[in-house]
Amino acid sequence: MVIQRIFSGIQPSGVAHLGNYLGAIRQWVSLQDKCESIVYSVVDLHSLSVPQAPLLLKRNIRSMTVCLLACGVDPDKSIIFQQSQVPQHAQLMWLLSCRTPSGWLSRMTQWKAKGATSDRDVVSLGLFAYPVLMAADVLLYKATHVPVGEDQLQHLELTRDIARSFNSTYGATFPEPKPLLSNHKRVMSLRNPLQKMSKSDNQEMSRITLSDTPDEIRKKFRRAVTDSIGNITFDPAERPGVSNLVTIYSAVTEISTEEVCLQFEGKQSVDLKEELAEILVDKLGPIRERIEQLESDEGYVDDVLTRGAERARAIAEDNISTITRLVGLS
Ligand code: AQP
Repeated sequence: MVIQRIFSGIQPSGVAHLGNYLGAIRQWVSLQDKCESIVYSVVDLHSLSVPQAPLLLKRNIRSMTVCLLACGVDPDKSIIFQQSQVPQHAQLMWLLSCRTPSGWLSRMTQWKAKGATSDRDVVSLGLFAYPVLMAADVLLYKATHVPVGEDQLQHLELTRDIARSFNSTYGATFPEPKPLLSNHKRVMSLRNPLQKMSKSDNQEMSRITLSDTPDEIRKKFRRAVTDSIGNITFDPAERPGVSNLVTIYSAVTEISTEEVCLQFEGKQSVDLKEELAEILVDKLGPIRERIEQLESDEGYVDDVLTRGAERARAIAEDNISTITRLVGLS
């Protein structure tokens, strides 16, 4: 498989958590050895699709950048930048929006689950239209591959549809980007295992963040919701809490869920929680230390973002000038 260019983004809607790490960031790091042109963005414009407090958003943009660097995203191998610092994302989104039938967007399952059922006088146009911004993010860099979780596959399919439609009108302009699926399942909330672990969940105990201390990690696993059945099995429909812990164990140790259950035969969920907490204390310890170092080095993080935006802008300006010429604006 030839991977020419990768694009992916993460929203600065809070501190990165274990789900972000296992479902995305870990793969971002390993992809750096497989592709020479990688563009990773802290997608602040996406996070504005739901209300954000300005000062907190500003802080979260920095802290998400710090988390990525601490996990091993390397600014010498990848372009790391803040989305809004490259205005061509919003420009291309408008151009693509004008060609995207609204019916395509209303069929998105995430819209149907989150937006379509909400009060239309409250829910924003941005929340409805953000898959077009996602398409613009990817197509602006002519990315050939996009690392995505299963939940984003439909949006990538929409990106491909938008690219195909543009190419059929104006000639071959965009590659149709392919997904690079992370092989790990969704990590669910530790308080409600029917919901995914999320940065914006207002219950701190629902997620393990990458900056949690060892005591916080132990406490959160101790309080993780399971059930009263005494053994360890993997059955997400009937036993979502225990199965979520098995999923996390499997993802962190890179053994199958069946092997995890065998390893814990005859043991209780309290044993699984304790062992999992210790594994994560060891795994996340070096990341937390690196976060602390980077947080005290503001100049370095600023330099990474400035240099990343310059490099991203150079590609974006070049591509947008072709696109505006094709559509007749210049
Ligand atoms: N719980 C999860 N399990 C596995 N992967 C996850 N991702 C997010 N949550 C989980 C993956 O992380 C990447 C970046 O996600 P994002 O921040 O851009 O958006 P999100 O999916 O909306 O993440 P959150 O944490 O739930 O944020 P909020 O609360 O703001 O909505 C994606 O690849 C995603 O699949």
